Amino acid sequence: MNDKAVEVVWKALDRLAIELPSWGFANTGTRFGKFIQPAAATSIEEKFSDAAQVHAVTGACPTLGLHVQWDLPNGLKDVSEVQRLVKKFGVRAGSINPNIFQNQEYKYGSIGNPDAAIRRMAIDHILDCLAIADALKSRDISPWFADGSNYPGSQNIRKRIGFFEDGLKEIHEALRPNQRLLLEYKPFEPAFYHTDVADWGMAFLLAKEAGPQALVLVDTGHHYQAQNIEQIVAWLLHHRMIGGFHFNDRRYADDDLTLGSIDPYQVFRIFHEIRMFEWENDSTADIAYMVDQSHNLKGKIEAMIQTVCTAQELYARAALVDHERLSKLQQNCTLVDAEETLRGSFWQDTRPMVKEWRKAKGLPEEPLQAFREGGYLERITRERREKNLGATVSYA
Ligand SMILES: [Mn+2]
Repeated sequence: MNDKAVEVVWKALDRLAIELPSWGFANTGTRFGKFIQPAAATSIEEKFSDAAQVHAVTGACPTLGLHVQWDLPNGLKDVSEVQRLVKKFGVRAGSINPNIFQNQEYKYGSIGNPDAAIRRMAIDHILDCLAIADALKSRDISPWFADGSNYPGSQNIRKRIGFFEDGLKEIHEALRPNQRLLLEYKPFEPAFYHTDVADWGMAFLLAKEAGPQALVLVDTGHHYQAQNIEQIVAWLLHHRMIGGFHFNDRRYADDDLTLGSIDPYQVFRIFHEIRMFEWENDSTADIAYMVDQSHNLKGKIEAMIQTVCTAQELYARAALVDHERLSKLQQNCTLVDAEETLRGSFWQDTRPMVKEWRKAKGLPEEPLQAFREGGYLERITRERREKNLGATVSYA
């Protein structure tokens, strides 16, 4: 590998910050049940503590995404506790995720609900989240709407579009000047007939209608089989409408699998679209890279370390693409050479370069091994076992 390639990769890695999800450290499961892990985090303090472990061995995860209902159950009153944890563990509060899907009131939807009082409740909750984000100096508020219906004819789809437009406009008006509203889409689940924000086009139109600080969030697992995700990313880049990612992988649906575990080439192609855009525009795309995975079977902290390392390795490969050469080959429709230029970078083993970068930053060359040797997992397994064994596991 020549010096220029090393420089490019190191610069890319310097810039790649990846946010961890607080819910990824707690016991979660499928809708059929949970397999309880004795080391899972049982409190917001333990989530911060676990996230700090991942950051310590990767150097790439300075923020922790928070779910308001789970992490700040008393809303603004819990801000001071989060601020204490930020200080204690050296990990900042990241994106603020409203919870507009868990309360019984949301059975027929949140801001798309036909009942005005429930729409009000959902909007007010998101307005509270804006205040929480402001107090925690978090920039991004990223709601995911589970709204939809299960039976044809049971809801007025167009009316619900109007409810969404009105609600999001009101929320947008309350955004602080530095804040961004990131709209996430998902085709199905929990709704199985229609989902109000089902794809990037719907999220895009709603964001446009809401205002300039509203952007689209791409959760890599929220797509149908065979969908071309990098093309969606290219469209969003073209319109300056991409705000962030939720990283995970999928085989069938929203499987929450480890990023790149099923299709690493897909992740590489997404990164490539972003890098190519940045090269053409000589600027950095302002994108929040976040993990959205909660592992039912893998050790939670190990899974996060593995995910971050995978993202770094694939991002480094995308950084190696010779954009100037590729651009010329694309212009001349030199198809095989263009494809080989892209593929050639994908097949580079960037792990030695990433290791060198870590060494230069004073980080462990093998983050997973460093974590295992640190003794942290053994300690929290002892400390938390009792609390976790009492957790609810049943489906019905
Ligand atoms: Mn997500």
